[in-house]
Amino acid sequence: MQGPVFTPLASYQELPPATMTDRAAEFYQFLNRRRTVRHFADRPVPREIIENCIRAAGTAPSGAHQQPWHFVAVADAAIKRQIREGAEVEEREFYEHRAPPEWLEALAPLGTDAEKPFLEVAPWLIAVFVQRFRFNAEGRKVKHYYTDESVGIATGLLLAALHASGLVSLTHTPSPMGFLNEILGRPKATERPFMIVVAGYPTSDAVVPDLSRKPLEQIATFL
Ligand code: IYR
Repeated sequence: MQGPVFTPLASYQELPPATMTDRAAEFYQFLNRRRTVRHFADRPVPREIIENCIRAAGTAPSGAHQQPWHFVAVADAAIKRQIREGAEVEEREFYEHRAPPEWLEALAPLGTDAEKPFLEVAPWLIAVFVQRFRFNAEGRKVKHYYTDESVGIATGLLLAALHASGLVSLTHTPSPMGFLNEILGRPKATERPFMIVVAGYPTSDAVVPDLSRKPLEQIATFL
């Protein structure tokens, strides 16, 4: 068992209070401009941008610092086509049979259906996997902790990084997603697909649902 090794907190930068106030307000306004987009242009996006967005995602805190995530960034047209085909099989089943009326009702304002052309059109699909376990150097299967929480935070940071890079994104969760392990060659014994993050430029005529966000009073309680 390895004991703790500590190092000074060299990266922290304290800000003047007025700057803190401005930064918090500006960061909120910046993130509030992010919209989930379903209309992607086929314009390419340099791999270096996606690499740094994934690095940003990998800065997320995680249970016992086990970093239980793996990102597969797909630009290859043939692999994207396979992912679209796999997703649409599940999505047709979902929309035609599996989804209870209540769920379809909740989705109605989004105008979604089983057709997922963006999975082929967008320049990048980032498949996010949760590593529930890993095999250690001795070949023993080791459990990871709080994996969904950790990967959820990492995915949130990924979305923020894509937004900061000037791209739009879509979180896509065909269910079940086991086909992603097969297409992308990820081990089923240790990894479960979490979601697909679609990233790229919006089309010039992209539209989004006319939604509003809950105000602070509805999402927070201060005591
Ligand atoms: N996975 C389906 C359905 C879907 C479910 C939720 I909850 C959404 O917010 C959006 C879609 C699809 O991608 O169409």
